[in-house]
Amino acid sequence: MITADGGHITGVRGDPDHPANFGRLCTKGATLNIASDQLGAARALYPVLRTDRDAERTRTTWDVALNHAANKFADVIQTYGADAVGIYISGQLSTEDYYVFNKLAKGLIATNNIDTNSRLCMSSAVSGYKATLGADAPPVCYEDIAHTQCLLIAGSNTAFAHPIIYRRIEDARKANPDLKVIVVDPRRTDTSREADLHLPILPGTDVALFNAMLHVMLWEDMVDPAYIAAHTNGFEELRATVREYSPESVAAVCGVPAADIITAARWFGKSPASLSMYCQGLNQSSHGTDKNAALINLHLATGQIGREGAGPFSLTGQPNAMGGREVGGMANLLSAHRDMANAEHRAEVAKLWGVDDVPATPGKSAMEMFEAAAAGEIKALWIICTNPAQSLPNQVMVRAALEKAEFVIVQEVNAYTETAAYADLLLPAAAWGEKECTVTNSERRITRLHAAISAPGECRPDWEIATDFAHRLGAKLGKSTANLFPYADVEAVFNEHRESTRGRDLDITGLTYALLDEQGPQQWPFPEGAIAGKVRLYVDGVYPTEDGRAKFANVRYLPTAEVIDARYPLHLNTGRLRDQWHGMSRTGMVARLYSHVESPVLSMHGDDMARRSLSTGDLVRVKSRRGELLIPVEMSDDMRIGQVYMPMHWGSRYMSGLGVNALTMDQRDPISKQPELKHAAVQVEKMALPWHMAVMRRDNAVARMLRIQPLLDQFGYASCGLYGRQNPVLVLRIANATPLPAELMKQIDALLDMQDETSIMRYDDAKRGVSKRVLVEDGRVVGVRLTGEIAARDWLKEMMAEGVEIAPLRNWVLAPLSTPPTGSGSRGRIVCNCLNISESQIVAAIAAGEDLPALQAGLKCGTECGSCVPELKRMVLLGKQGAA
Ligand SMILES: Nc1nc2c(c(=O)[nH]1)N[C@H]1C(S)=C(S)[C@@H](COP(=O)(O)OP(=O)(O)OC[C@H]3O[C@@H](n4cnc5c(=O)[nH]c(N)nc54)[C@H](O)[C@@H]3O)O[C@H]1N2
Ligand SMILES: Nc1nc2c(c(=O)[nH]1)N[C@H]1C(S)=C(S)[C@@H](COP(=O)(O)OP(=O)(O)OC[C@H]3O[C@@H](n4cnc5c(=O)[nH]c(N)nc54)[C@H](O)[C@@H]3O)O[C@H]1N2
Ligand SMILES: [Mo]
Repeated sequence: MITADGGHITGVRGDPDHPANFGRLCTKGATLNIASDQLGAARALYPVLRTDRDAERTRTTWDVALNHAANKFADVIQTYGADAVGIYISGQLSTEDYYVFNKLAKGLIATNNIDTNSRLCMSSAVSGYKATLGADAPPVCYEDIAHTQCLLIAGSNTAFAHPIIYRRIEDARKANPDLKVIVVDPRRTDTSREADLHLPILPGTDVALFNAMLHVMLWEDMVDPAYIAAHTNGFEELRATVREYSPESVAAVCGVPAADIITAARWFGKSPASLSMYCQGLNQSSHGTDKNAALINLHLATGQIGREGAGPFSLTGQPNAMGGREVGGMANLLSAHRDMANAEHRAEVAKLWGVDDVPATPGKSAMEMFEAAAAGEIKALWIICTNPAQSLPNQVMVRAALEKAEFVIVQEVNAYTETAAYADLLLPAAAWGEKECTVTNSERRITRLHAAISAPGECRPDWEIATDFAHRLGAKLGKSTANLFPYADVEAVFNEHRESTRGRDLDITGLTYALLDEQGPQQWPFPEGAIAGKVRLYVDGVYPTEDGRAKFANVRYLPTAEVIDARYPLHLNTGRLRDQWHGMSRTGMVARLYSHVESPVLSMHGDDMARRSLSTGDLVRVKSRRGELLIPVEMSDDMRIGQVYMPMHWGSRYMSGLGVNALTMDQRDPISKQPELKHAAVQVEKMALPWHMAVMRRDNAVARMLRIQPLLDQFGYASCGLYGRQNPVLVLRIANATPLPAELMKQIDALLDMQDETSIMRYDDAKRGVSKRVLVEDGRVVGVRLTGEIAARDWLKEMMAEGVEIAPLRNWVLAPLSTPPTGSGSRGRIVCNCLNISESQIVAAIAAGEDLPALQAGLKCGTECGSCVPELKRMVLLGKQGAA
């Protein structure tokens, strides 16, 4: 729920009546208003265009922009055919936006080359559900968390990435101390630490584990023969396969004790209600479909599905990953869960749309689309609401594709993403809070969202841009579009989508905008005449397959696409942090969201570090067969030996190099085409860059950061970010092999307005290469540049953020001191972001004997969004161990 004032979103609250979150928000949700406000400087406001690659982009009108785009697209289509066009959309679009883009591609342009970032996210979940249950529909609901007796979390750091769900898991455990939680994740995470059993399997070995669990269930008679006989096919083949998967033999493959595999099987198999939750650790794999199916096999074999508290629950990542699947916005899908390969389905869609036919050849999936652009086959690319120059694997190839394509449209909220730099035409889109639409969540629940403020500048909703473009393109191609895109408003789009679902598994013909407003969010299916949606699917054991039976998938374990060897001896894993969102196009503008993890870092086991003579903070070069990256390393006992982990968030706007996806690989699952983002073979070696520089600047930090970012690649290593809360400080960290050229330092001083000699305190020691500048305004430090020696960086940063008077410290700010002379030191990492409580405050309170309730009562940490509660518990435990 949004409060707004004079065109600004001033506050965000959860809706206490929303059936999925009951008003709870995570740190990122609760700061959405700050993100919207801070985005100001980065916000795309007007269409900007360059008609020549080497020219600057300049502001233009919508009319000129869309006519130009329609001309370009018509040219490409007429010269090279419709398949020379590619449209790349996003699970963060609304269902209505998605619907119109899908129709534009398949109904007007007549290409299936439309795909979405869900290909990186949910596509193995889709194919896993279809391979076993027959349709892409999560059969469970959030309520089931409260009813389950055994929760198996596989490949998800739920505590970080799905914090609202995690709060429900915490509630369930409180209410039912017998609830068993099993976590399958190669890393130790906040989620795994709280589990009753953690299986830190070796990367990519999930299928072996699930098959071994089934082996135990068969051996110990935990399967449900009656359910198998009545509702499934294919069990005999699978039974024969899993015979080879004894826990003893699998223990070596997975790197976990056989006894733990047996325990997991018993808990899951014997519990009255077993629920599984899974996400990218299963999906982002070259065998993602198999991993999903192997887990669903366990549910089918034990009849743990279609009942309260039981079933396979694929967690969705993006706000509307489900909605996109519903409208069929992918290269191999059609509207309302129809399949492109099915001629009857194609005919149905063509009839609904009033066109002769829809194209039958499957389109190119995300990676294939970029590969085709790199090969010169796709000439025009339209990228909407996603940032492929950050988030797709094998960035070297992706960047080559963006350069090679003749015409690139980027439709964005943020004009400064990695991808926006490649746009010939940048179209400004209305954002969250500025548009009317619907979205669907993981439990099939459709919510209607309202605009709280009007969009700034000339931003327009995505569906409207697509509609406007469609009419112009139709005119150029000589096709009538009046009936194809007749939408006067967004509700008309919803109504058309609704009609397309009639008689399908996701039938929502009973829903209207008015009903969603009056009665709140609803689950599908909700056919005409229904008074409520379906809480749970397959309660009767009837599945949406030809014979009504679910199918066991006969899956075998296969290794990761890339195996380690002597040159690339380490496994690289990537994923999320608690407080950042993807490529940081929003969260990167909110200073406080850096306070949990400040800068990019590679986590590594102490033994692997010792072998390479590394200490925490050292710079390393991480190299894969596709690219390399410099990054500081950090010792972490969360990692197993031989594995390293890097957050997915830092791209080339926030660090030098191409970001984490310079390293990752585009090898993909053969069915879902989802790339293996969770694994690459890498080498890590020390990279000493002796010249250090720290630059910090207060006031308009975001605008200044945007100006500095294009320079990051000029240094051996660089990263940038923000610090503080009310008046954020821009923080720039730089290391270089040689002394930094004076020109470059001058350029930075100029970009940061640090040239006014009258307000600058300076220290220069040319012989030692030390040069320092401290800019003081109104008795406070507002700018710092330390070169050659940067010991005072942290306390100066804090001083700037808090606006402390310089007077008592004036003699010390240029000194090589790592703590201020007043001795207070730095506050350090912030654990509770909502209430700004630091690690040092919490450690002190714990040392004084406080437990979690006392911390919550005293410091109040962990009482707002709750994301830090798992960490607080861990700190209390460590405190107790330390005291004992
Ligand atoms: N804070 C935050 N929350 C988010 C997002 C965000 O950007 N930031 N993004 C949202 C989106 S779009 C998504 S898709 C979700 C993702 O949500 P999650 O999938 O829960 O998060 P990830 O961190 O990507 O990965 C989950 C875990 O998979 C583990 N893993 C790696 N390899 C394997 C393996 O072979 N097997 C198993 N079993 N596990 C493995 C990793 O160690 C990691 O801990 O998060 C959503 N929520
Ligand atoms: N190494 C590695 N890479 C990964 C992953 C991983 O775990 N590891 N995870 C993958 C996954 S699961 C995902 S989902 C992807 C996410 O990757 P992306 O899709 O690239 O993620 P975002 O940064 O959220 O990009 C969304 C963009 O849309 C813009 N935007 C926001 N709202 C609107 C709107 O209403 N209209 C328009 N037109 N634009 C808008 C935002 O400014 C932002 O730049 O990353 C994938 N990449
Ligand atoms: Mo995702």
